[in-house]
Order: sequence, then structure tokens, then C-alpha cells
Amino acid sequence: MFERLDQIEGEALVAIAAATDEGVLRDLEVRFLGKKGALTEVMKGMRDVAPADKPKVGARVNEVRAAVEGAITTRRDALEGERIARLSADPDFDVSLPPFDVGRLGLEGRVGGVGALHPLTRVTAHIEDVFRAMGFLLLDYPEVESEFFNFDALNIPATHPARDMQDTFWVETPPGVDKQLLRTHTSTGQVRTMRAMKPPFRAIFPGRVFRYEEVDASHEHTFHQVEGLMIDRKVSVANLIYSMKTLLSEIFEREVTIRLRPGYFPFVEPGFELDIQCQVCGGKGCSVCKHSGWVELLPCGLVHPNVLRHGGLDPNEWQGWAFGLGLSRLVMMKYQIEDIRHLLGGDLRFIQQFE
Ligand code: FA5
Repeated sequence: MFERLDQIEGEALVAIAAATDEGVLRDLEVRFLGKKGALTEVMKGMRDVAPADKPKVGARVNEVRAAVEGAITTRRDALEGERIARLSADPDFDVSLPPFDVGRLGLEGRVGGVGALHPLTRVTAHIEDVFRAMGFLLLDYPEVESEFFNFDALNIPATHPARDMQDTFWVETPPGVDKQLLRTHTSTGQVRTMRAMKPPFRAIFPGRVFRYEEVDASHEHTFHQVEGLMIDRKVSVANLIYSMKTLLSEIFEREVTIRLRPGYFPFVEPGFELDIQCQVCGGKGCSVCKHSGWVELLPCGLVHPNVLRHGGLDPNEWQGWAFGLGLSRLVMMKYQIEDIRHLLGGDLRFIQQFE
């Protein structure tokens, strides 16, 4: 047994000293120290060794293992040193290459992955272009909002049953400070815009919204909307529908089947729901459209006089229309994404499909 150990040690040390690259070293490591390597084989023979000799044989096995490991480390350092010396002497060597790669993987810098725009970002930019071309301003409002702009200013006082339509994440606020929440919709920007701008004006405000919702294939607790608002002396439902149709045909680049039905929101009168035929199943019924064939996408209507008043506008002089596009669902429809959770799930395999 001692003889065999001497033989392994001798062979290993010669082979390691002769190794000319790190790949060969790795093979030698496996051959001598690996799970099926020469030393493991010897260890298997231990059961036949007389009990009195076992400690001595064990000690020798450890000695050989330490010697082989030490020799591999020394040789690896030497090979690395030689390579670095060679590189430094090379006038064409690019010192700006990442040091990790130069040292460990070879000469080439690692090629970085090519970034891609998230589908939400891509569709938002497209919508912004479409509306900018129609003379709309692009505005941005806070995600942490006061109860006033999210509800009261939109004709939804505390006692109003419509507050239950949007389950809310409330933000803890000290006593005496206005109650704060994570905005449940982008409609928060309506009265803010009316107070900041001189009419007539038209604007869109895209953004992230939050609801304390049970999550499923078409409902997220965090999702995206785009609000559209137009204020003028005379606006019409026809103009509103024209703008929304323009938006949809631009985004889908083909005809899509829609339906308009009456919808109730305290901040519009009359109010409508615009649904799109489900593009994931083609209207046949699936988990995205809850087997109805239709997806709620674009609620809208004429701005309620009380909202105009909160915005400081006289309803006898000014009128408006507004819509609240379900952007996350629009993206799902455009790219036939069968589960909304993919959008913000952070799985790179999902996002890489849009490169
Ligand atoms: C609103 O949020 C109103 N502010 C829309 C509005 C604006 C009406 C202006 C009138 C005038 P609603 O709660 O229905 O309405 O949401 C609007 C759209 O957001 C829905 O049609 C749907 O496409 C999308 N949406 C609603 N809840 C979720 C959710 N949990 N996950 C993903 N998308 C959602």
C-alpha cells in the first residue's frame, strides 16, 4: 500500500510539473484527487489493512493528498504568472480588458448581453408618440398621493361606495397630515392638471398604480395605466372615441374588434367601458379574459362637472373627456402574453423574448 502511495505521489508530481496549461492541471486534479481518482481507489483498500496499521496508512494518504494539492496550486500560480508576464510584454495587449476575464478565462473580455426595452416601456413610448402627434402634453404625477386627489377630487367622498371598487394600499401618516395612499389609478392627475394648466389643453399621464388585489392571470397589485385628459370649450364623445380608436389602430397596426358599453365611474358622466376582443385566445375564451372573450381595456367618459369644479373650472364654460387605459393589459393583448405576472416578474427569459 505504501508502495502504491509512493508511486501515485511520484507520478502526480512529475505530471504536474510538466503541465503546460491550466486545463491539463484540472485533468490531473481529477485523475489523482477526484471522486474516482487514484487516491480514492487506495482509500477503498483501507478495509483490508490490519487495524494496527490503519493510522499510519491514513497519515500517508493525507500526506500524499497535501503534496499533490500543494503542487497543483504552485503550478497553477506559476502558469498564471507566466501568462500575465507574456501579456504585459505584448504591445498589442489591451489593458482595459476586465481583469477577472484576463486572469481566469483567457484573453478575451466577456461580451456583455445586449439590453432590450421592456415591452411596457416600448408600448408606453409608442403611445406617447401617437398622442404627442395629436398635440397632447406628457405629464408625470406622484405614486404616493393624497386621498384628496385619488378620491375626493374625483367625486368619490369617503362615504361613497365606489371607494370599494379600488382596494387601496394606505400609507401610514402622522396625525394632522392629509391621509396618503399609493395611487389606485392615474386619474389622480386630472384635478392636478386642471389646477396647474390654463385651458384649453390636452395631456396624457402614464404611470404605475397599485391596488390591494388578489393576483391572477389578468390582475396585478402593481400595474400600469395611461390617463388621457382633454379640456376645451366644447368636447364630444365622438372626439373621445376617435382618439381611442386612433390609439388602438396605431398600437396594434391592424384592425381589432372592440365594443363600447355604458360604464359607471363617479368622475365621468356619461361613462363608458371600451373592451377589446381577447387577443390571447382570439375571443374563444381563456384565463386572461375569464372565458368571456373580452378584456376591459379603456374606460372613459365626459368629465363630471364636480371634478371640473375641483379643478377650478366653470362647468358652464369648460368641458372635458378622460380615459384610463389599462396599459398592462394592452401590452398583454399586443404581445399575446397569457399571464400579467410575467410583466413585472423580473424573469430575464421573459424579457429577452422582446430583444
Ligand atoms: C379606473 O382606474 C379609472 N380611473 C379609469 C377611468 C379614467 C375611467 C378616466 C373614466 C375616465 P378601472 O378600475 O376600471 O378604472 O381600471 C382601468 C383599467 O385598468 C381596466 O380597464 C383594466 O384594463 C386595468 N386594470 C384594472 N385593475 C387591474 C389590475 N388589478 N391589474 C391589471 N390591470 C388592471
